[in-house]
Amino acid sequence: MSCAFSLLESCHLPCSRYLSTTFRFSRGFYQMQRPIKHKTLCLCRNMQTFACELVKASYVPTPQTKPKDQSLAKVETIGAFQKLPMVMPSVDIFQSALRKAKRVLPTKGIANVAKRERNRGAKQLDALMKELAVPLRGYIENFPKRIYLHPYERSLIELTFGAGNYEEVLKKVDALRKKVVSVGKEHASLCAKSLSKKEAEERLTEGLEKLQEIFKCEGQAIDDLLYIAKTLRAMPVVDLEMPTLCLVGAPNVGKSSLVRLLSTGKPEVCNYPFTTRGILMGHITLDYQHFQVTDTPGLLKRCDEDRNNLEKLTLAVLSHLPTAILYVHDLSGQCGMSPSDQFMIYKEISERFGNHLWLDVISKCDLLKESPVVFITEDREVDHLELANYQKIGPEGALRVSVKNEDGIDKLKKKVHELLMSQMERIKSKRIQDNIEVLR
Ligand SMILES: Nc1nc2c(ncn2[C@@H]2O[C@H](COP(=O)(O)OP(=O)(O)OP(=O)(O)O)[C@@H](O)[C@H]2O)c(=O)[nH]1
Ligand SMILES: [Mg+2]
Repeated sequence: MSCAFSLLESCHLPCSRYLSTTFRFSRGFYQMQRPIKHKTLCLCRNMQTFACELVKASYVPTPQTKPKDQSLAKVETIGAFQKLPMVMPSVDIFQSALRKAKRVLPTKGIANVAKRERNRGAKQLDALMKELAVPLRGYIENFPKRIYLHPYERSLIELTFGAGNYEEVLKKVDALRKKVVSVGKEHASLCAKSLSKKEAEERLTEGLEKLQEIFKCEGQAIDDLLYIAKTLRAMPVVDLEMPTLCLVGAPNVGKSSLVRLLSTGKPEVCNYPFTTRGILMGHITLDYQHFQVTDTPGLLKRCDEDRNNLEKLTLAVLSHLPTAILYVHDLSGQCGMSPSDQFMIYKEISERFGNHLWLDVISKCDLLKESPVVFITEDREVDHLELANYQKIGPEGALRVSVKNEDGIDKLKKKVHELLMSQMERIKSKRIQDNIEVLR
């Protein structure tokens, strides 16, 4: 099954599609709360309904046992997003809590009407306070702290919601919980001191209204947390034990077309850059063995500070996941980026991530046969030998393929299989190495 998520980010490209679907991080987290028409995010919304278990038919999460000293917890696995608690909309939390609180009866055997009424009022306010505070405490305890997450998941949080916004939302939820507890206690105590039935009733109404007002004003933090949970839960899960192939290259060079051909993944293919706006997983089964394939957003020729969040996401995958790389080059000119610019990006990436298993592919070779494109801006008298060779034949040993007429595809599949088998060996030897270290 393939599953995509979209980064809500602005790309500075003159494409009308971006104008309708992009969101600027710089304008803050709340910008994301606008209605989002992106279909992958609609999927995220739906997923919350069935992707998570209900704990005893309640949204109140059960506290999970955590290591006492969390600093000792070793972060090695991915999958924390799938364990996030179910978050209930703030309105529903309040309505459900209020219903339960109103069912609370006064202690039996109090004959005096005023005493019975103040007992009922205090108990109902206390119950409402607890019904509101308990789920919030559950969220605070069960949403993982970013430092205990795998670095890849940490990057996803930062790139999706903006630096610090995840923590900020959790902090607001905790502040709301504290306020509910203190206001609830205060009003319960006032109610318990009432001198008459009428006063007790008034104090009860006052307390209920006050708690409702607090929830109305500050409940947005819970709804933001709900949005975070849905978005994170819908992100594709990467199995670190399974060999993975990651397709990398400039925008529009044909990465997604190759993912569709090689795997079960069905990313969108269009003739404009940044069609792929998130990480998309596909699977390959070869000789009864399963492998993962990730499609990534394209990389532009620029320094890291200027990169958009889509490019940063690709770099996060390469930095934190032990994937093999299938680097795609388009020398035909159809992608819109000159071979020399692609060469610069390629050099940078291969220097940075040269420790990954690697395969170079020249895409769209059907176009190369017909009409090699010469870029006007391209320096024809290139004295840089490596670049000159790259412009003509691409990197040494690169495979030439065409998705259109399937030229070179069988050979590519064979090479991909070999690459993934080598990666499997790497994973196994790393596992053995880790076990030896544990035994020492
Ligand atoms: N002629 C020809 N066109 C191709 C081939 N492979 C891909 N294309 C076209 O190239 C364009 C871009 O393909 P994609 O697969 O979306 O490229 P991408 O690298 O995933 O693009 P981004 O996601 O935007 O970075 C589409 O119009 C494809 O139809 C090929 O082998 N031959
Ligand atoms: Mg793509």
